[in-house]
Amino acid sequence: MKTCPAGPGVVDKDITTLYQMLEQLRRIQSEALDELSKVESLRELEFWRVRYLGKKSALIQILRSLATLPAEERPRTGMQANKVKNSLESGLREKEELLQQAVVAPHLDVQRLDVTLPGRPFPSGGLHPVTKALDEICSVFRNMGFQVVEGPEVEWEYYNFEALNIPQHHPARDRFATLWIDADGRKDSRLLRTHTSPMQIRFMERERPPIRMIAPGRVYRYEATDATHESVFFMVEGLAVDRSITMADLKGTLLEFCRCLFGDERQVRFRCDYFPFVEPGMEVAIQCLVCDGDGCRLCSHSGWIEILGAGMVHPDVLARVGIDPTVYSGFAFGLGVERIPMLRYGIDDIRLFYSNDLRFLKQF
Ligand code: 2U9
Repeated sequence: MKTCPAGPGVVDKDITTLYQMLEQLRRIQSEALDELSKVESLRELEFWRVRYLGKKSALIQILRSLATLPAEERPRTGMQANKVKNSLESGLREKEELLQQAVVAPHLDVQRLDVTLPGRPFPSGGLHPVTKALDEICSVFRNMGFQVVEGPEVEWEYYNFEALNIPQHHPARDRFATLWIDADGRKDSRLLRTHTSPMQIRFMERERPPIRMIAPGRVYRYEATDATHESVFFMVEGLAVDRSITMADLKGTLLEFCRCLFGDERQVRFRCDYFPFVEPGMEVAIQCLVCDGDGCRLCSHSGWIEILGAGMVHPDVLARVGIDPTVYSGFAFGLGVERIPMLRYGIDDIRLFYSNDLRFLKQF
Protein backbone atom coordinates (compact mmCIF):
# COMPACT_ATOMS: atom_id res chain seq x y z
CA MET A 1 0.00 0.00 0.00
CA LYS A 2 1.48 3.33 -1.04
CA THR A 3 1.54 6.09 1.56
CA CYS A 4 1.03 9.60 0.55
CA PRO A 5 4.34 11.61 0.59
CA ALA A 6 2.45 14.57 2.01
CA GLY A 7 1.34 12.51 4.97
CA PRO A 8 -2.15 11.58 6.06
CA GLY A 9 -4.91 13.83 4.95
CA VAL A 10 -3.62 14.38 1.40
CA VAL A 11 -6.20 13.08 -0.99
CA ASP A 12 -5.60 10.04 -3.16
CA LYS A 13 -6.36 12.22 -6.20
CA ASP A 14 -2.94 13.90 -5.83
CA ILE A 15 -1.12 10.58 -5.73
CA THR A 16 -3.01 9.51 -8.84
CA THR A 17 -2.04 12.75 -10.60
CA LEU A 18 1.61 12.27 -9.65
CA TYR A 19 1.71 8.72 -10.93
CA GLN A 20 -0.09 9.69 -14.10
CA MET A 21 2.40 12.46 -14.70
CA LEU A 22 5.38 10.15 -14.16
CA GLU A 23 3.77 7.54 -16.38
CA GLN A 24 3.17 10.15 -19.07
CA LEU A 25 6.84 11.18 -18.87
CA ARG A 26 7.91 7.55 -19.30
CA ARG A 27 5.65 7.20 -22.33
CA ILE A 28 6.95 10.43 -23.86
CA GLN A 29 10.52 9.23 -23.41
CA SER A 30 9.92 5.79 -24.86
CA GLU A 31 7.89 7.04 -27.83
CA ALA A 32 10.36 9.84 -28.59
CA LEU A 33 13.40 7.59 -28.52
CA ASP A 34 11.60 4.98 -30.60
CA GLU A 35 10.71 7.62 -33.21
CA LEU A 36 14.26 8.97 -33.08
CA SER A 37 15.66 5.60 -34.07
CA LYS A 38 13.59 5.74 -37.27
CA VAL A 39 14.75 9.20 -38.30
CA GLU A 40 16.76 9.04 -41.52
CA SER A 41 17.52 12.64 -42.44
CA LEU A 42 18.31 16.00 -40.87
CA ARG A 43 14.91 17.23 -42.10
CA GLU A 44 13.09 14.43 -40.29
CA LEU A 45 15.23 15.15 -37.25
CA GLU A 46 14.01 18.77 -37.15
CA PHE A 47 10.38 17.57 -37.23
CA TRP A 48 11.20 15.22 -34.41
CA ARG A 49 12.81 18.02 -32.38
CA VAL A 50 9.78 20.26 -32.76
CA ARG A 51 7.45 17.40 -31.87
CA TYR A 52 9.24 16.23 -28.70
CA LEU A 53 11.29 19.21 -27.55
CA GLY A 54 9.47 22.15 -29.16
CA LYS A 55 7.55 24.82 -27.19
CA LYS A 56 4.25 23.06 -27.74
CA SER A 57 5.55 19.55 -27.02
CA ALA A 58 3.99 17.58 -24.15
CA LEU A 59 7.31 17.49 -22.32
CA ILE A 60 7.87 21.24 -22.35
CA GLN A 61 4.22 21.72 -21.36
CA ILE A 62 4.79 19.50 -18.34
CA LEU A 63 7.95 21.40 -17.42
CA ARG A 64 6.06 24.67 -17.71
CA SER A 65 3.22 23.41 -15.55
CA LEU A 66 5.55 22.36 -12.73
CA ALA A 67 4.89 25.62 -10.95
CA THR A 68 1.21 24.83 -10.76
CA LEU A 69 1.75 21.45 -9.11
CA PRO A 70 1.37 20.98 -5.36
CA ALA A 71 4.70 21.75 -3.72
CA GLU A 72 5.28 18.15 -2.59
CA GLU A 73 4.87 16.77 -6.14
CA ARG A 74 7.11 19.32 -7.81
CA PRO A 75 10.59 17.96 -6.98
CA ARG A 76 9.87 14.41 -8.14
CA THR A 77 7.99 15.40 -11.26
CA GLY A 78 10.56 18.12 -12.05
CA MET A 79 13.47 15.76 -11.62
CA GLN A 80 11.87 13.12 -13.84
CA ALA A 81 10.86 15.64 -16.52
CA ASN A 82 14.41 17.04 -16.64
CA LYS A 83 15.83 13.53 -16.90
CA VAL A 84 13.59 12.83 -19.88
CA LYS A 85 14.48 16.16 -21.45
CA ASN A 86 18.22 15.48 -21.02
CA SER A 87 17.91 12.03 -22.54
CA LEU A 88 15.99 13.39 -25.55
CA GLU A 89 18.50 16.20 -26.03
CA SER A 90 21.49 13.88 -25.94
CA GLY A 91 19.72 11.49 -28.34
CA LEU A 92 19.12 14.47 -30.63
CA ARG A 93 22.79 15.48 -30.54
CA GLU A 94 24.03 11.95 -31.30
CA LYS A 95 21.62 11.50 -34.16
CA GLU A 96 22.52 14.88 -35.61
CA GLU A 97 26.21 13.94 -35.57
CA LEU A 98 25.52 10.65 -37.32
CA LEU A 99 23.36 12.24 -39.99
CA GLN A 100 25.89 14.99 -40.61
CA GLN A 101 28.57 12.32 -41.04
CA ALA A 102 26.32 10.65 -43.58
CA VAL A 103 26.15 13.90 -45.53
CA VAL A 104 29.95 14.17 -45.56
CA ALA A 105 30.48 10.43 -46.16
CA PRO A 106 27.25 9.19 -47.72
CA HIS A 107 28.71 5.72 -48.38
CA LEU A 108 28.49 5.05 -44.62
CA ASP A 109 25.12 3.50 -44.03
CA VAL A 110 24.48 5.20 -40.69
CA GLN A 111 21.26 3.45 -40.06
CA ARG A 112 22.70 0.00 -40.33
CA LEU A 113 26.21 0.64 -39.05
CA ASP A 114 27.04 -2.13 -36.59
CA VAL A 115 30.54 -1.51 -35.36
CA THR A 116 30.71 -4.97 -33.80
CA LEU A 117 30.50 -6.73 -37.17
CA PRO A 118 33.76 -8.14 -38.56
CA GLY A 119 35.14 -6.12 -41.50
CA ARG A 120 34.32 -7.16 -45.06
CA PRO A 121 37.31 -8.98 -46.54
CA PHE A 122 38.92 -7.29 -49.54
CA PRO A 123 39.01 -9.55 -52.57
CA SER A 124 42.69 -10.42 -52.79
CA GLY A 125 44.59 -11.85 -55.72
CA GLY A 126 46.58 -15.06 -55.61
CA LEU A 127 49.83 -16.28 -57.06
CA HIS A 128 49.71 -17.62 -60.61
CA PRO A 129 50.07 -21.45 -60.75
CA VAL A 130 53.27 -21.07 -62.79
CA THR A 131 54.70 -18.66 -60.19
CA LYS A 132 53.85 -21.20 -57.49
CA ALA A 133 55.58 -23.97 -59.41
CA LEU A 134 58.63 -21.73 -59.99
CA ASP A 135 58.78 -20.88 -56.28
CA GLU A 136 58.53 -24.53 -55.30
CA ILE A 137 61.22 -25.66 -57.76
CA CYS A 138 63.56 -22.86 -56.65
CA SER A 139 62.98 -23.70 -53.01
CA VAL A 140 63.87 -27.39 -53.53
CA PHE A 141 67.18 -26.47 -55.19
CA ARG A 142 67.90 -23.68 -52.72
CA ASN A 143 67.59 -26.26 -49.94
CA MET A 144 70.26 -28.30 -51.74
CA GLY A 145 72.64 -25.31 -51.78
CA PHE A 146 71.94 -23.88 -55.26
CA GLN A 147 71.76 -20.11 -55.67
CA VAL A 148 69.12 -18.50 -57.88
CA VAL A 149 70.40 -16.31 -60.72
CA GLU A 150 68.36 -14.26 -63.21
CA GLY A 151 69.39 -12.51 -66.39
CA PRO A 152 68.36 -10.88 -69.70
CA GLU A 153 65.67 -12.25 -71.99
CA VAL A 154 67.14 -10.42 -74.99
CA GLU A 155 70.42 -12.24 -75.56
CA TRP A 156 73.43 -12.40 -77.84
CA GLU A 157 73.63 -15.28 -80.26
CA TYR A 158 76.98 -16.13 -78.65
CA TYR A 159 75.50 -16.85 -75.21
CA ASN A 160 72.41 -18.60 -76.52
CA PHE A 161 74.20 -20.82 -79.08
CA GLU A 162 77.92 -20.47 -79.78
CA ALA A 163 79.08 -20.80 -76.19
CA LEU A 164 76.92 -23.88 -75.84
CA ASN A 165 78.53 -25.82 -78.71
CA ILE A 166 75.83 -24.80 -81.19
CA PRO A 167 77.62 -22.83 -83.94
CA GLN A 168 75.84 -21.35 -86.97
CA HIS A 169 74.44 -24.08 -89.23
CA HIS A 170 74.57 -26.70 -86.45
CA PRO A 171 71.49 -28.94 -86.87
CA ALA A 172 70.61 -28.43 -83.17
CA ARG A 173 69.59 -24.86 -84.04
CA ASP A 174 66.48 -26.30 -85.69
CA ARG A 175 65.43 -27.61 -82.29
CA PHE A 176 65.43 -24.10 -80.87
CA ALA A 177 63.05 -22.27 -83.24
CA THR A 178 64.41 -18.77 -82.64
CA LEU A 179 62.84 -15.33 -82.56
CA TRP A 180 65.59 -13.07 -83.92
CA ILE A 181 65.89 -9.38 -83.12
CA ASP A 182 68.63 -8.67 -85.67
CA ALA A 183 67.63 -10.86 -88.59
CA ASP A 184 70.46 -9.73 -90.84
CA GLY A 185 72.60 -12.88 -90.50
CA ARG A 186 75.49 -11.03 -88.78
CA LYS A 187 77.75 -13.23 -86.72
CA ASP A 188 76.61 -12.02 -83.31
CA SER A 189 72.98 -11.09 -83.64
CA ARG A 190 70.51 -10.51 -80.86
CA LEU A 191 67.60 -12.84 -80.18
CA LEU A 192 65.00 -13.71 -77.56
CA ARG A 193 66.66 -16.42 -75.49
CA THR A 194 65.37 -19.89 -76.36
CA HIS A 195 66.51 -21.34 -73.02
CA THR A 196 68.05 -19.99 -69.82
CA SER A 197 71.43 -21.68 -70.57
CA PRO A 198 73.03 -18.29 -71.46
CA MET A 199 72.83 -17.50 -67.74
CA GLN A 200 75.03 -20.49 -66.91
CA ILE A 201 77.66 -19.19 -69.37
CA ARG A 202 77.43 -15.64 -67.99
CA PHE A 203 77.69 -16.96 -64.44
CA MET A 204 80.75 -19.15 -65.19
CA GLU A 205 82.44 -16.18 -66.90
CA ARG A 206 82.33 -14.16 -63.69
CA GLU A 207 82.44 -16.80 -60.92
CA ARG A 208 84.90 -19.61 -60.24
CA PRO A 209 84.01 -23.11 -58.99
CA PRO A 210 82.57 -24.40 -56.74
CA ILE A 211 79.35 -23.43 -58.56
CA ARG A 212 75.81 -24.49 -57.73
CA MET A 213 73.25 -22.28 -59.42
CA ILE A 214 69.83 -22.38 -61.02
CA ALA A 215 68.49 -20.00 -63.66
CA PRO A 216 64.69 -19.69 -63.73
CA GLY A 217 62.98 -17.50 -66.29
CA ARG A 218 60.94 -16.81 -69.39
CA VAL A 219 62.08 -18.22 -72.73
CA TYR A 220 60.84 -17.75 -76.30
CA ARG A 221 60.35 -20.08 -79.26
CA TYR A 222 59.10 -19.29 -82.75
CA GLU A 223 56.43 -21.97 -82.69
CA ALA A 224 52.76 -22.33 -83.46
CA THR A 225 50.91 -22.80 -80.17
CA ASP A 226 48.89 -25.89 -79.40
CA ALA A 227 47.83 -27.79 -76.28
CA THR A 228 51.44 -28.66 -75.40
CA HIS A 229 53.40 -25.75 -76.91
CA GLU A 230 53.51 -22.05 -76.14
CA SER A 231 55.82 -19.54 -77.82
CA VAL A 232 56.56 -17.99 -74.41
CA PHE A 233 57.04 -20.28 -71.44
CA PHE A 234 59.16 -20.75 -68.32
CA MET A 235 62.21 -22.88 -67.73
CA VAL A 236 64.48 -23.64 -64.84
CA GLU A 237 67.99 -24.77 -65.65
CA GLY A 238 70.68 -25.72 -63.19
CA LEU A 239 74.44 -26.12 -63.06
CA ALA A 240 76.96 -27.55 -60.59
CA VAL A 241 80.70 -27.29 -61.29
CA ASP A 242 83.39 -28.46 -58.91
CA ARG A 243 86.34 -30.81 -58.62
CA SER A 244 85.26 -34.41 -59.13
CA ILE A 245 81.55 -33.87 -59.83
CA THR A 246 80.24 -37.13 -61.29
CA MET A 247 77.10 -38.56 -62.81
CA ALA A 248 76.29 -39.90 -59.31
CA ASP A 249 75.93 -36.27 -58.13
CA LEU A 250 73.63 -35.53 -61.05
CA LYS A 251 71.48 -38.60 -60.37
CA GLY A 252 71.33 -37.97 -56.61
CA THR A 253 70.35 -34.31 -57.06
CA LEU A 254 67.64 -34.95 -59.65
CA LEU A 255 66.29 -37.98 -57.75
CA GLU A 256 65.90 -35.77 -54.66
CA PHE A 257 64.22 -33.10 -56.79
CA CYS A 258 61.70 -35.62 -58.22
CA ARG A 259 60.97 -37.00 -54.77
CA CYS A 260 60.34 -33.54 -53.32
CA LEU A 261 57.93 -32.71 -56.14
CA PHE A 262 56.21 -36.03 -56.77
CA GLY A 263 56.65 -38.04 -53.56
CA ASP A 264 59.17 -40.61 -52.27
CA GLU A 265 57.41 -43.58 -53.86
CA ARG A 266 57.58 -42.36 -57.48
CA GLN A 267 60.03 -44.27 -59.68
CA VAL A 268 62.57 -42.16 -61.61
CA ARG A 269 64.18 -43.29 -64.87
CA PHE A 270 67.42 -42.00 -66.46
CA ARG A 271 68.03 -42.69 -70.16
CA CYS A 272 70.54 -41.53 -72.75
CA ASP A 273 69.71 -38.44 -74.81
CA TYR A 274 71.64 -35.84 -76.79
CA PHE A 275 72.17 -32.13 -76.14
CA PRO A 276 75.20 -30.38 -77.70
CA PHE A 277 76.20 -28.73 -74.40
CA VAL A 278 76.45 -31.93 -72.32
CA GLU A 279 78.25 -35.23 -72.74
CA PRO A 280 76.83 -37.67 -71.91
CA GLY A 281 73.31 -36.31 -72.05
CA MET A 282 70.21 -37.87 -70.58
CA GLU A 283 66.48 -37.51 -70.19
CA VAL A 284 64.82 -38.00 -66.82
CA ALA A 285 61.34 -39.48 -66.59
CA ILE A 286 59.02 -40.27 -63.69
CA GLN A 287 56.55 -43.13 -63.40
CA CYS A 288 53.23 -41.90 -64.85
CA LEU A 289 51.16 -40.02 -62.26
CA VAL A 290 47.87 -41.28 -63.69
CA CYS A 291 48.47 -45.01 -64.26
CA ASP A 292 51.50 -45.57 -61.95
CA GLY A 293 53.36 -47.17 -64.83
CA ASP A 294 50.65 -49.42 -66.25
CA GLY A 295 50.23 -47.32 -69.40
CA CYS A 296 47.54 -44.78 -70.25
CA ARG A 297 46.75 -41.96 -72.67
CA LEU A 298 48.75 -39.36 -70.66
CA CYS A 299 52.00 -41.36 -70.91
CA SER A 300 51.28 -42.62 -74.46
CA HIS A 301 51.04 -46.12 -72.94
CA SER A 302 54.71 -46.10 -71.98
CA GLY A 303 54.19 -45.81 -68.22
CA TRP A 304 56.76 -42.94 -68.07
CA ILE A 305 56.61 -39.16 -68.36
CA GLU A 306 59.69 -37.13 -69.31
CA ILE A 307 60.22 -34.10 -67.10
CA LEU A 308 63.90 -33.10 -67.34
CA GLY A 309 66.86 -33.07 -69.68
CA ALA A 310 70.32 -33.30 -68.11
CA GLY A 311 73.94 -34.31 -68.55
CA MET A 312 77.59 -33.75 -67.68
CA VAL A 313 78.72 -30.31 -68.90
CA HIS A 314 80.68 -30.69 -72.14
CA PRO A 315 84.42 -30.06 -71.55
CA ASP A 316 84.53 -27.60 -74.47
CA VAL A 317 81.84 -25.49 -72.78
CA LEU A 318 83.91 -25.34 -69.58
CA ALA A 319 87.10 -24.54 -71.48
CA ARG A 320 85.39 -21.69 -73.38
CA VAL A 321 84.64 -19.86 -70.12
CA GLY A 322 88.14 -20.47 -68.79
CA ILE A 323 87.40 -23.37 -66.45
CA ASP A 324 89.96 -26.16 -66.86
CA PRO A 325 88.02 -29.33 -67.73
CA THR A 326 90.90 -31.52 -66.64
CA VAL A 327 90.51 -30.16 -63.10
CA TYR A 328 86.79 -29.43 -62.94
CA SER A 329 83.66 -31.19 -64.09
CA GLY A 330 80.00 -30.37 -63.80
CA PHE A 331 76.45 -31.44 -64.37
CA ALA A 332 73.55 -29.46 -65.80
CA PHE A 333 69.83 -29.90 -66.25
CA GLY A 334 66.78 -28.14 -67.62
CA LEU A 335 63.01 -28.41 -67.35
CA GLY A 336 59.88 -26.69 -68.59
CA VAL A 337 58.00 -25.25 -65.59
CA GLU A 338 54.40 -25.39 -66.91
CA ARG A 339 54.70 -29.15 -67.24
CA ILE A 340 54.81 -29.57 -63.47
CA PRO A 341 51.33 -28.11 -62.65
CA MET A 342 49.98 -29.68 -65.85
CA LEU A 343 50.96 -33.13 -64.65
CA ARG A 344 49.95 -32.53 -61.06
CA TYR A 345 46.49 -31.13 -61.73
CA GLY A 346 45.71 -32.91 -65.00
CA ILE A 347 45.71 -29.66 -67.04
CA ASP A 348 45.56 -30.71 -70.68
CA ASP A 349 46.25 -27.38 -72.40
CA ILE A 350 49.27 -25.15 -71.68
CA ARG A 351 47.45 -22.14 -73.19
CA LEU A 352 45.10 -22.04 -70.18
CA PHE A 353 47.93 -20.57 -68.10
CA TYR A 354 48.16 -17.49 -70.29
CA SER A 355 44.57 -16.81 -71.34
CA ASN A 356 43.78 -14.82 -68.16
CA ASP A 357 40.57 -16.71 -67.47
CA LEU A 358 39.83 -16.24 -63.77
CA ARG A 359 37.63 -19.36 -63.72
CA PHE A 360 40.81 -21.32 -64.40
CA LEU A 361 43.28 -19.25 -62.36
CA LYS A 362 41.13 -19.09 -59.20
CA GLN A 363 41.42 -22.83 -58.76
CA PHE A 364 45.07 -22.68 -57.66
C1 2U9 B 1 75.43 -24.97 -69.75
C2 2U9 B 1 75.75 -26.28 -69.79
C3 2U9 B 1 74.76 -27.22 -69.83
C4 2U9 B 1 71.21 -27.51 -69.55
C5 2U9 B 1 70.37 -28.62 -70.04
C6 2U9 B 1 68.65 -29.69 -70.87
C7 2U9 B 1 69.55 -30.69 -70.78
C8 2U9 B 1 67.30 -29.90 -71.37
C9 2U9 B 1 65.21 -29.02 -71.91
C10 2U9 B 1 64.25 -28.42 -70.95
C11 2U9 B 1 62.99 -28.04 -71.63
C12 2U9 B 1 65.01 -28.38 -73.22
O1 2U9 B 1 63.14 -26.79 -73.83
S1 2U9 B 1 63.34 -28.04 -73.29
O2 2U9 B 1 62.68 -29.12 -73.84
N1 2U9 B 1 66.53 -28.83 -71.44
O3 2U9 B 1 66.91 -30.96 -71.71
N2 2U9 B 1 69.12 -28.51 -70.43
S2 2U9 B 1 70.98 -30.12 -70.16
O4 2U9 B 1 72.51 -27.80 -69.86
C13 2U9 B 1 73.45 -26.84 -69.83
C14 2U9 B 1 73.14 -25.51 -69.79
C15 2U9 B 1 74.15 -24.57 -69.75
C16 2U9 B 1 76.53 -23.94 -69.73
